Amino acid sequence: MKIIRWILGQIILVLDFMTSPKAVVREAAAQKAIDDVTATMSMYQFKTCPFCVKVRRELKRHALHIELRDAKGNARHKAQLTQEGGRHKVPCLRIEQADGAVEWLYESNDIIARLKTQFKLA
Ligand SMILES: N[C@@H](CCC(=O)N[C@@H](CS)C(=O)NCC(=O)O)C(=O)O
Repeated sequence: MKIIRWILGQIILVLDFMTSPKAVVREAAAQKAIDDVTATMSMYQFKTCPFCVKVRRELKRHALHIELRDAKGNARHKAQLTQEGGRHKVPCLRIEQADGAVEWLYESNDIIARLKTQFKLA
């Protein structure tokens, strides 16, 4: 079972690489304004999780530079996600608000919808 999961994971990574979307190019000021906001975000993920791949592709397509945190291989990130986020489930977007409050947003579709609304993406 483990080997089948590993093979499927590798297939997902190869297909993702071969069909990787092209990133949008913005004017420097517009990109910086977005980068300033995405610097307050991080995404907890597994490399071969298909739901994480789906979100990563959207990040790339829209040139959203969000730190990716490995919640499988990195014990600290795994513990943070479980203890502070509440569940060991990925993808999960950690959003730090201006007042220091932290939001943990689970569900790939909800993460994509939130980013599209927040950054007014097509
Ligand atoms: N409906 C969720 C599904 C996410 C999901 O099933 N993630 C799996 C990895 S692919 C997970 O976190 N499983 C918990 C675990 O492996 O500990 C979404 O779209 O984000």
